Amino acid sequence: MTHYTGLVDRYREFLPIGLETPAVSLCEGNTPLIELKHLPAQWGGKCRVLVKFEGLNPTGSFKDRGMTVAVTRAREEGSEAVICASTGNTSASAAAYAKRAGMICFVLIPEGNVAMGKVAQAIVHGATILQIKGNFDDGMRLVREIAEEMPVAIVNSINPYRLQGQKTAAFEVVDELEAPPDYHCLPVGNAGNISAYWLGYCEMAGHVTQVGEACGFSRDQRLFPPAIVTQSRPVMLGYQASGAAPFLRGEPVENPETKATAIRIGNPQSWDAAWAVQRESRGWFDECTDEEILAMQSQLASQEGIFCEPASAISVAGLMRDIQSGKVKEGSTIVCTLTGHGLKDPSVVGDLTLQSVPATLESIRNVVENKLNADTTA
Ligand code: AN7
Repeated sequence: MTHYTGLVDRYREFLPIGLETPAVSLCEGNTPLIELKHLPAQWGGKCRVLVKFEGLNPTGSFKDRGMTVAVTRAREEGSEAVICASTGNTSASAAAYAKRAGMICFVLIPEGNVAMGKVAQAIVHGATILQIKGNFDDGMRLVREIAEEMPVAIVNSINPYRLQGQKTAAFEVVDELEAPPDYHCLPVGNAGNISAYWLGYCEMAGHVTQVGEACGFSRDQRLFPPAIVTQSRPVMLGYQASGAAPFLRGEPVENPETKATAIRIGNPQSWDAAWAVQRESRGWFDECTDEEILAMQSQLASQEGIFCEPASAISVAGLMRDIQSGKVKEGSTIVCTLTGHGLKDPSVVGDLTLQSVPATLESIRNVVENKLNADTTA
């Protein structure tokens, strides 16, 4: 077995990175595809549902896939600093990869609406944090403006190298399933990730997609080893939080609100690309309420043993509804991307105070006995 050194090295021939360019990597990618064992049966229908657990990337989200390519490229170009606006995960990832590359990192985050774990990451990785009295969309506008004046490389997903890195997740899915799934479900904020997956699926199938042009590269027809060449492509399903659902409203949302702060975005940066994904894949967008999102996050944790963040759980919450309503066909194979780790935001679990018991065998025995009895009589 050879040492895995990250996705730039693994997929370099399919990425716009020079053959000699050293990768700025934390061994991201290569994440597991975990089959759900309990939930799908409860939804009726007979679908096979697998989750691509991107929370197991080095900084705990899918952003690392894009960041390794964007930062590798920024360093190759001689940039000394990177900048991003973020609902949290991009800032955590940018901070880590910038330091890995020996670069300066600036992050703009919306005051009061970023999960604590993500803020902690930006701090420990030594980013210069600008907490703004505004939302993500305000931050994004400011980042675009400052990058016009100052020598800072934007590492938001408007940087086309980000989507190039993120498309590798689709390569991994097809590689593992030996075929694309019938459907692929994702949370949608800026819609960069759903566009990147589609780009990846199209490249593997040898199809041209408008997303490729929207991303600034026309590398749509790459030659893959025969083992992973495929003709078909999945139907792409994108879900948004009801309070932050511009794709459902058909226009930007002025004051987006959701407890899934990662996708608290009203003015998606990949607007045209995402509609191209919807058209080309014959997919759809739908919305879920915060209650549906948090309920699914809890079910994934308590029944499947998988702890993802709220924004990630929306991919499964939306799928459940679409299976139950029959929109997703019986017997389908579906992949849902769980974009980030639940540990980023333990506050959503609610009350974290615990009761103590005396450190005696008797008190432990009592609890164990009661619990075992309750469970067998239930
Ligand atoms: C866990 O970090 O936009 O549709 O600034 O953190 O590609 O935007 C995060 C987005 C889904 C949405 N799930 O992905 C940021 C940021 C999680 C996320 C999304 C995000 P896109």
